[in-house]
Amino acid sequence: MVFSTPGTGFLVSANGGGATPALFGFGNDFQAFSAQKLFTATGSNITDVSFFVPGTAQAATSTAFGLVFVDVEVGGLSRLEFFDAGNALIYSRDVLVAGNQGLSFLGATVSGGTISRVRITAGLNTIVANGVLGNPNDDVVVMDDFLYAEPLAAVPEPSMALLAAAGLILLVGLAKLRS
Ligand SMILES: [Ca+2]
Ligand SMILES: [Ca+2]
Repeated sequence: MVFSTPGTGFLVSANGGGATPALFGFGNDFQAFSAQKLFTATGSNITDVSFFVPGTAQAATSTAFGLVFVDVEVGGLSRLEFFDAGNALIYSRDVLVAGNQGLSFLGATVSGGTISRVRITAGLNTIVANGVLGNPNDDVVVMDDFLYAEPLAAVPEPSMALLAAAGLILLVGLAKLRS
């Protein structure tokens, strides 16, 4: 799995004992689903995920992908978009709101098709650097655990119509709110 972003790069949170603050310096907003690390693009709310045959540069496809979003407070801003090998959008879904410090899982599997790329939109705000938001107002959202089916070598797509049958299997919203 290879991550890319139109932003400036990525950050992984670390524990507070080092030079890098835990939770990107936003301890009142984020929590880790599986301690201790979180993941975010920097300078962008977009992360693109592409699949390759493990250990090679050969393009691959998967049949399932999902992740845990952290701190989704506004609906309609965070979503997953699934694309096939022809770069056609085969499925899109917004992430459920789970409130401040909440955890939201969104994932999907396809049957009769394959996933070549997933575009993750995490909130509307951006993290520029640890402790620094792109602006003070919009919803900032980061990511924790990624789950995906084993990538297999890409094969020529039979037809777009077949892939359009892709369907959502799993959609679970988890809300763990702290008072
Ligand atoms: Ca928050
Ligand atoms: Ca937020």
